[in-house]
Amino acid sequence: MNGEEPMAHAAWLPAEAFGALGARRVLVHGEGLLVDTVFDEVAGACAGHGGQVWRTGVGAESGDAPTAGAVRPVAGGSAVGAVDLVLALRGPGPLPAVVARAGTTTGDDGPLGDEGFLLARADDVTVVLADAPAGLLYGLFHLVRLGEAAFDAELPVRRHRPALRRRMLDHWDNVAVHPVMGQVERGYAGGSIFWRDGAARRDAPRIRAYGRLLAGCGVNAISVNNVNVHATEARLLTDRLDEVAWIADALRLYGVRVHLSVTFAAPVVLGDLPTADPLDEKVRDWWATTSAQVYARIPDFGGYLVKADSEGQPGPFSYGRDHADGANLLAEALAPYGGVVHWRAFVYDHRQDWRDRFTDRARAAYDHFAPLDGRFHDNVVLQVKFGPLDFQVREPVSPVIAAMPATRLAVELQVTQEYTGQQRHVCYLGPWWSEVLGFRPWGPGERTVADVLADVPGPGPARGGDLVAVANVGDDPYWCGHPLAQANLYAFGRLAWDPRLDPGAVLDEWIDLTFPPSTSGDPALVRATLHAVMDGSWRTYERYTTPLGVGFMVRPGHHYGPDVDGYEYTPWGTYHFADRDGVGVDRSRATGTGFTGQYPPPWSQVYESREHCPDELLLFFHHVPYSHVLHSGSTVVQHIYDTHFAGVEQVVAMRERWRRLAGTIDPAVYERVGERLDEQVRSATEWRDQLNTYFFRKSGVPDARGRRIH
Ligand code: GCW
Repeated sequence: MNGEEPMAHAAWLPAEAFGALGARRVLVHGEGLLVDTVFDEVAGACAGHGGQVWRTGVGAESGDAPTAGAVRPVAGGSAVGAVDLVLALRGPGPLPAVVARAGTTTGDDGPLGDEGFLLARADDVTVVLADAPAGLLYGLFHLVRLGEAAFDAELPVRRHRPALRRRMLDHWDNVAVHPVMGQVERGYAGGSIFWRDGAARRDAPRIRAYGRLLAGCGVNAISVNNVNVHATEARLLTDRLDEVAWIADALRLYGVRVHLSVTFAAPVVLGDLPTADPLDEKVRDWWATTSAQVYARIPDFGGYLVKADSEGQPGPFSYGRDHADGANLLAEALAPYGGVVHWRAFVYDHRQDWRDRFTDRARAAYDHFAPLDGRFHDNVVLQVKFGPLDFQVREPVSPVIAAMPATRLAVELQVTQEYTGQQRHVCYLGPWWSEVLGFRPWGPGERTVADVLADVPGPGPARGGDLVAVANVGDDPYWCGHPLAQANLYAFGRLAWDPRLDPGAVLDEWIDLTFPPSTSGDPALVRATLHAVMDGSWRTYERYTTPLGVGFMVRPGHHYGPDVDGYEYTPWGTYHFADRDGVGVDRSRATGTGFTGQYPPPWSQVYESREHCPDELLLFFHHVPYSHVLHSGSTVVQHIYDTHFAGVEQVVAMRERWRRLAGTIDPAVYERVGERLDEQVRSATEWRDQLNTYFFRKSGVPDARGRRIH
């Protein structure tokens, strides 16, 4: 760190996690920036844990290169000693003999791709083989996750390739502190790691450590500024481009490409043009020239992220154009360089009349975008929030995902816990994301959301999509405010790499890396406790907050804590319609907003019917009487009481469990989590009491179990 900054927590890459690898005799073969990174990582690990490392395949002569530190020098060109591990990049020159001896090339059945790797073991040597440098880097971190198991004689040969080609984090970081939203919009982990008070921080060790953590979980792209692009941030595209280039230089070492949020009005606000009309020649020229300058400075620049015609951001509607016109304008400017536009589908009317029960914010993304399917250029990625509303603790999956077969899609998740406890509450979101990614929009036996992203069929070649999430990282020493919120960042990367991973197994990986058994007094207790506290925490959060998919009920503005009617009479389109008889939003075709009609069968029928609609989404789709009986056998109002009492009891139990860890883990982490659990108990109690009281007063129905309601 640069002196003034506290040392950041090692998160899932502490030195101890490199123990197995660092104690071995390792050969790194190949050249390129990322191979250098791999070599540096291995050399660092070997220096700390007593191993040795050699490097071959560098330069024309491909001679064995001696290395420094704890590394055993070998005479130039002379044989590398016996090794336990080889990380080799396939290139023009010969592979080290040991790779052939390990027999891995025989297990080879085709290219490994830009990021894939083959892991094999034979003749007592573990081999990681890649076709591209990034593959070697991901192979290295895979070895770290495996630990000693990577050297098991029985290690099976396996090819690893990411399911999704782009695994991206969007930072909602402002360069200048925003008067309402602060340095990081919806940030719960201190300031920004990139920007402070209008300036670039250029904190090289921190950004390098960040890139390393991202590569360590599989993330390969980030955008560095908020999608709400204010005046200062707009300039990152032009006269402040150097600041973006600096970040790109730092993150390139770990295979992370940098993208930028831009304002659609850039030609006006930066270019002095009278218009930003996407069909205007001068506007096109401006974007072409500007993009050329970006690539001259950052050759591997990822592309633009755009929030247009949404919550006050400018967009093509101002010029009578549609969103395909808008997105294609930028796509054309980026195409010569291989860049992409992430164009957000979060377009809705935020000046709605609450008296009007038929305008439905949930419908908006589909209504705007589904008719445009087929019109977007190939390097446009339509970025869709996973649910139709806004990152709630429970929503149906967005119908847009099934509606755009000819469009490249990105699904957007929210790692930052805006609506899930703001990193004061433990809420492990892996299970929720896994449910979303595994949802089958066309019903049982058909493709999942993850399948759609992995290979969108349509006219032309298979397209492939992205998984994107809003980042939860700041300059907090624990990166995420809540030390356990690190698991959400880790799980996001891992699920983007392989959406079929079991979120419980991902949590195990995270626990083993973050709390290495060698550093804890009682590893089994640590693991059991973390599982007890985290496994069910998302469902627990759901229990004590908004019931049955109804959503919101948060305090307006900052969105923390309960306020049942906080948004009820506002223009934001997020209502629950509770009255003395019932609660919920009628989104049926028969009597409501018709939103259920945006789904293909079977969901269009399942959601339409009160009887078949899953309990957890009932109030998202239907307005029902409090006496309505759920599949669970409970009435709606009794369900609300029961889940709220149970939710708080579970949080109290989580805190009890956590206290048993006293003395077994880093005391600072223990304290930080403990403080946050105290707040979680307080906040959950407030949620319980407000929700129960509200529904008791509205309905007049007492709790069947006679518990205290205020
Ligand atoms: O969830 C809402 C947030 C806004 C955010 C917006 C969006 C960046 O409350 O803070 O703006 O979504 O996704 O654009």
